[in-house]
Amino acid sequence: MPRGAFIAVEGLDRSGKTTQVTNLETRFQAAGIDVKLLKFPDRTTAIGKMIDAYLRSQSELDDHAIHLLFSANRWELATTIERLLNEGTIVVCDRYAFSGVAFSAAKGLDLDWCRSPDVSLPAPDVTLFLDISPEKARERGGYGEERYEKEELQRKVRTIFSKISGEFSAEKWVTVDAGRSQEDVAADVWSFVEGFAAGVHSPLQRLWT
Ligand code: 2DT
Repeated sequence: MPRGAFIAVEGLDRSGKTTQVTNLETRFQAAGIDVKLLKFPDRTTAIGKMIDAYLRSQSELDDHAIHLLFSANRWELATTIERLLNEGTIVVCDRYAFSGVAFSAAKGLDLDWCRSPDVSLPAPDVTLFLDISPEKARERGGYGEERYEKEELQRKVRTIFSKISGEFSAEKWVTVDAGRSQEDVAADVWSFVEGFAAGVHSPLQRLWT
């Protein structure tokens, strides 16, 4: 039996990421396929609650410390992800380790240091990056109130995502122009992932290897 596919969706603020991820879940379900939607950070765990307080500026943490918490939050779910995939369930992640690297490196941490705590986490079979220019994002009503929702940081994050994308093949990393209508973006997103509905025959890979 093939395993389920591991699909990560990354994106900038205001890229419509959450809408697209939910839409993907609905489409797989409608096709009769088992799918599990995960979101990082998962703010419900003990570590997730610390991350949530930090993002809401209710606590202060050293940049390295919060980076490690984001990574630990993924490790908390790593065995669950593997189990689901082995059971044939498609796992769709709203943000994953690439957000971890992009945001921390945008704050000034060393890119290679940022990767290290995520080494050997399950690697997505494909990552869809929903790209939007800061100008378009601003047209959509500006940013929210959380710590990272600032235009200058978002610009830096976008540059680092673009650097990361250069390390992957075109099948593993797909950049989607998310500055278009929800429907157009959804059609593109589906065209890139529908082939995964039948499952994956190759073994699960590990991050940054
Ligand atoms: P949401 O707005 O999607 O809840 O994200 N972030 C996320 C990091 O800095 N490191 C990480 O590893 C992850 C997964 C991106 C909350 C913010 O947390 C940032 C935005």
